[in-house]
Amino acid sequence: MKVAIINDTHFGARNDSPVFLDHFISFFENQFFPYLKDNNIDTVIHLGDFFDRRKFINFNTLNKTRSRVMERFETEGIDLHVLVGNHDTYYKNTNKINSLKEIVKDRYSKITVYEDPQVLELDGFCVGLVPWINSENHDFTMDFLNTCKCSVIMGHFELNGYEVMKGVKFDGGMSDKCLRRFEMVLSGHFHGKSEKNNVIYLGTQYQITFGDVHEQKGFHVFDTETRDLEFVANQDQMFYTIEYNDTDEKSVKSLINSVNETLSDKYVKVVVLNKNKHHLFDAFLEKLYEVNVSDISVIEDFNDEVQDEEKLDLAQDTLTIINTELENLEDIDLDELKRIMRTLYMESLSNDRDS
Ligand SMILES: [Mn+2]
Repeated sequence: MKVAIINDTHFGARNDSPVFLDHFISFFENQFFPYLKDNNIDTVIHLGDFFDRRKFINFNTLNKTRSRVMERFETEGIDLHVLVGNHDTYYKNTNKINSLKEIVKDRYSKITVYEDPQVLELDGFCVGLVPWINSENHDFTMDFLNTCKCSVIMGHFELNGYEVMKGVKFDGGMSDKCLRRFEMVLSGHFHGKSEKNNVIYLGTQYQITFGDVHEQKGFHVFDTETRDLEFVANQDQMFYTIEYNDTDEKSVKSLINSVNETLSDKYVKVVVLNKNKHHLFDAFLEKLYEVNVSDISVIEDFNDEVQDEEKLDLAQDTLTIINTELENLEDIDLDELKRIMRTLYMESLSNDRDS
C-alpha cells in the first residue's frame, strides 16, 4: 500500500501570519488532498511539528487548521498518524503535555497522536514511529530502537552531523548509531531535504523562511511493498528573488510586463543591480503592488567604489553570505568562526531553535 508522509507543517508559523497560513492551507487544499484522492491513498503519517507554537495557540490559526485541514481527514476518510515533534510539546523534558493531544483527543476518529515510540502495522508492513526524544522518554526510546523488528523507522530526530539547513551541519544532538541497523530512516525536524547514510530528512512541504527560496519543496509517498520513496513536488512557492537592471530599457520593460498574479500574496526580494531610470523602477514597483505582492524588500548597493569581486550576491540566503564573507578572511580559525556565526545566526532566528 501507498502511504503519504508529511512533516513540519508548522501551522501558525511566523507569528501566526495569516499570509503564511493561507499558503500552507492552499497546499493542502489544492495539492495534497486532491493527490491523495487521485491516487487512492487513505493513510498519512506526519513526522512531527504539526503546530508551530509550543506554549499556546492562536485561535484564528486553530480555527483554519481545524476546519480546513484536520476535519478534511475525517470527511475524506483518511487516517492521519501524527508524531509529537519538539514544537508540539509544552515542556522540553516530556511529551506528555502537547498541543496535539489537547486539540485532537476525543474529537477526531481518524487522527491518532503518538507521544511515545510505537509500532504501526500497515497492511502487514511494520513501521517504528519515534516522536521527539526528551529526557523522560530517552531510555524507553533507546530500548525501542534496539529491539524494534521493523525495517523502517519514521521519527522526529535531532541528529548530530546532519544538515540543519543547506550547507550547515547540526553540531550536537544524538548520534545516528542507534539507527544504523535499519534499512531506512525517515525524519522530520530539520527543514531542508538531505540524505546521509540510511537517514533521509524529508524537508518541509512548503517554503517557510527566505532560506528556502531556492529549494524545491514537496511531500513524499512511501510504498510498503517496493519500499520506494517518491517525491511529489509542491507546484507553488512563497519566496521569489527578482534582479532589477535597467541598463537595457527593453529588457526592463519586458520584466515589468512579466509581473503577474503568480506573485500575489508572495514575498519578493528585489535585488537592484543597476538603477538609472527611476521612472522605470517606479513602474516596476507599481506593478508589484498592483498584483498584491505581500512583502517587497528592495536591496540596493549604493557603494560605487566596491570592486566587482567583492560584491555580495544578495539573492543568497543570510548564512551563505556570512560563510562566503568568512572564507575571504585570512589568518583565522575558520571552522571556529563559522561555528560561532552559525550559533549566533540560529539564536537570532528564534530563541527556540527554528526546526
Ligand atoms: Mn520543525
